[in-house]
Amino acid sequence: MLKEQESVLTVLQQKLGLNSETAKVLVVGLGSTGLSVARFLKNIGLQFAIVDSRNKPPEIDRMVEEMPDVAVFTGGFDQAAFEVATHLLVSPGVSLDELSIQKSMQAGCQVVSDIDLFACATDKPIVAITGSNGKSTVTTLLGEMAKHAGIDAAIGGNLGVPALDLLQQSASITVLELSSFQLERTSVLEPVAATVLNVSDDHLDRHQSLERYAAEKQRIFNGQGVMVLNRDDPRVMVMREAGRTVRTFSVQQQADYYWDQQQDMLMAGDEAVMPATELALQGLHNIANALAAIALADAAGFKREPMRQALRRFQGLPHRMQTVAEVNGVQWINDSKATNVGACVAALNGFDRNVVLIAGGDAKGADLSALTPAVAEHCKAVIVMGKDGALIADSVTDDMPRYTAEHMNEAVEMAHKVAKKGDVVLLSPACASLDQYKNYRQRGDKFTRAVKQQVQSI
Ligand code: UMA
Ligand code: ADP
Repeated sequence: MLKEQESVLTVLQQKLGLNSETAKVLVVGLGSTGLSVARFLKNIGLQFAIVDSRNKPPEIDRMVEEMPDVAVFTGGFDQAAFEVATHLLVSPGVSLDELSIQKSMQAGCQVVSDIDLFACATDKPIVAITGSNGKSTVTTLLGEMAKHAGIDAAIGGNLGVPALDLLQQSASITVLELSSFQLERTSVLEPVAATVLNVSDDHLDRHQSLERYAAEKQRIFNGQGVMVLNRDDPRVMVMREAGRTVRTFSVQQQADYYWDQQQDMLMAGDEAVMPATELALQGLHNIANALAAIALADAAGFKREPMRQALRRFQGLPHRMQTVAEVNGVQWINDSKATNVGACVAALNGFDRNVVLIAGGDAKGADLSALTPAVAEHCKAVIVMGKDGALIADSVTDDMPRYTAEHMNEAVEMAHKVAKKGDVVLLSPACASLDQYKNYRQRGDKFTRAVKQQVQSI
């Protein structure tokens, strides 16, 4: 997929002012993004150095092994390195509000992202997906649809493989999951089709307000590609731009792609695509995800039958509404990827059984009040844990039984005592995991292990 080196250098110069003779790029962050950027810059022949505030960044060993001659400054943001840079390539985990970055920007240094570099390096179409929830599900679905259609698609971005590492696959189309952090610093991406699936409170510790967070997400619609918009989300619908091709999707009303509830049919205009009951994914939010995926796949020119095959087979990713045990009539569900309030509310609204909810962690500055009605309607008890567990406990109605657990084993033991035949125990934290765990996967794995131990002892 990589264009000829010369033409990539020309585009980098034209679009990002990256002149191969004069540009000095400072890569900020040596995680998976930083390493992928270093590989790309080395390959293309641009001068660069790396800084990371950590003493031992995650990819330092691989960096030293693959590129021993590149300068890497660790254990802080080396001011001298910032002062000589013409461009900053800032990893998504690093805030642009960092003092060194702000100073450099004020001195005229340009901030670019790995996604910008990717956009300059490919001449193949890009489909881009963002939203507070459902990004990974829709991105993976698109990948499955492409597979069934025999199209070689590269899938990655915020999910899985960093964008620049996808170039090695020489695929004919790329499907990118993009976070608000990535979009915030991206200016030259022009996807052939893009979506903002939904916008609800998330990452407000970084973006300060919901308005700013939504504005960062809106940047995915740069260019003239097809805009796929969620008709049920007013924060998304206001992103509609005059003169653009817009396709809407909805589970509540008629739209270009919608769920006909009476017929239980997924519709594309007048065309009945497939009954919703045939979807392997469960829950109303996944009907919305399926419709968004069909709309994007149509915009990318995929055929209908392979789309149906993918939708019938794809059962979802781990840690998203995953049943891990069903014992004595109690269903135990791992939804550890519910790292914000919107995902937890979507999970709760999918149940007509009593739920014992395990929630808490780092709420990232979110307004938790949206949990109150959903918990009141669906839960019989709430078990809270982690940094903002007390805030979750405060957000539920006074009559809701609530317990505090120090760790996952204790939370599962408590849930086991409270849950009765016919109930669901749901880990859907509404919070990030980083206060207690390495990531949401580790949190989900701990839950699954604790549940298996608990049910074995019955
Ligand atoms: N960090 C420092 N000092 C530094 C650089 C980073 O302390 O100098 C910290 C950051 O604050 C952050 C962590 O290191 O806590 C990782 O940051 P990073 O930018 O180095 O992360 P990468 O390893 O490059 O991974 C990033 C995405 N991570 C984040 O946005 C935090 C990955 O998404 C993504 O898969 C990867 O790029 C490839 O594109 C992860 C994620 O959690 C899955 N994303 C968030 C989400 O989905 O909610 C946005
Ligand atoms: P993301 O990549 O945006 O985090 P995922 O597909 O990984 O999205 O799902 C994350 C969480 O959000 C899971 O708990 C999942 O059940 C929930 N979820 C998925 N799609 C939606 C949606 N359309 N609306 C609300 N919640 C959703």
